[in-house]
Amino acid sequence: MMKLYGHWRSQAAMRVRIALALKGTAHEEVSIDILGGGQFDPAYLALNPEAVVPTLDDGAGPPLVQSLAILEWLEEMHPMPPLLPPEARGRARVRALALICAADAHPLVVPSARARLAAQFGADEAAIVAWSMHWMTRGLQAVEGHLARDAVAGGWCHGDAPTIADICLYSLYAGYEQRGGRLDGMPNLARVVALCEADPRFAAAHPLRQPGAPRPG
Ligand SMILES: N[C@@H](CCC(=O)N[C@@H](CS)C(=O)NCC(=O)O)C(=O)O
Repeated sequence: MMKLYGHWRSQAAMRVRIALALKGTAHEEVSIDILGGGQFDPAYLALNPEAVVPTLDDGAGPPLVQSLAILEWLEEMHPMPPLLPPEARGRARVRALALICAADAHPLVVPSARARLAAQFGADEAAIVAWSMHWMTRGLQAVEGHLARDAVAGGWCHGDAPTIADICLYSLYAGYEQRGGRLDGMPNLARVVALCEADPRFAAAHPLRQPGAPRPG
């Protein structure tokens, strides 16, 4: 069975978790303590020299890394149900929305970036949270702008079925929501997020539903 190395709070691991569920591919998850330095353990570095999660090991070759590369690999290995639209312009649009979330916003809020703010600039926790909220809000507002601009039928980001764009949007939203972010003034995102939350394959991948996550109350 495939092994997904992740962490309950990781947006990037969440993306792979959702894609595996959408593709109906069984896996077991191994938690790497990225908040306590577990990503630097030599045994994990041998799997992922970048010291980040996710890593997906299917036992058939070198472990797979980088969530978007893993999503594209899954799409090629298991084409049904498709996570990309059939036409080239649609695929470009879906990949662009995904990149706004996963390549532009998310890297600015990962643990190593936050730790650097404290170490190099003396930022305290409140400043680091404000920094993270700034970049996540900016990413979400950009996606909202695209969804408002483009007349695409269907309730998801691109049509009437989930794509890689919805996966990346929901993972960025999960980080934003955990720090108290709300979707006021972003009605298109609110619609997509409601669809994600009503879909058990998305909902089960939510950070707060993973082992090790803090329990409410
Ligand atoms: N672009 C990478 C990002 C990977 C990444 O930064 N993962 C974070 C968790 S979401 C991590 O493991 N960070 C460890 C650290 O910052 O030290 C991907 O999409 O897979």
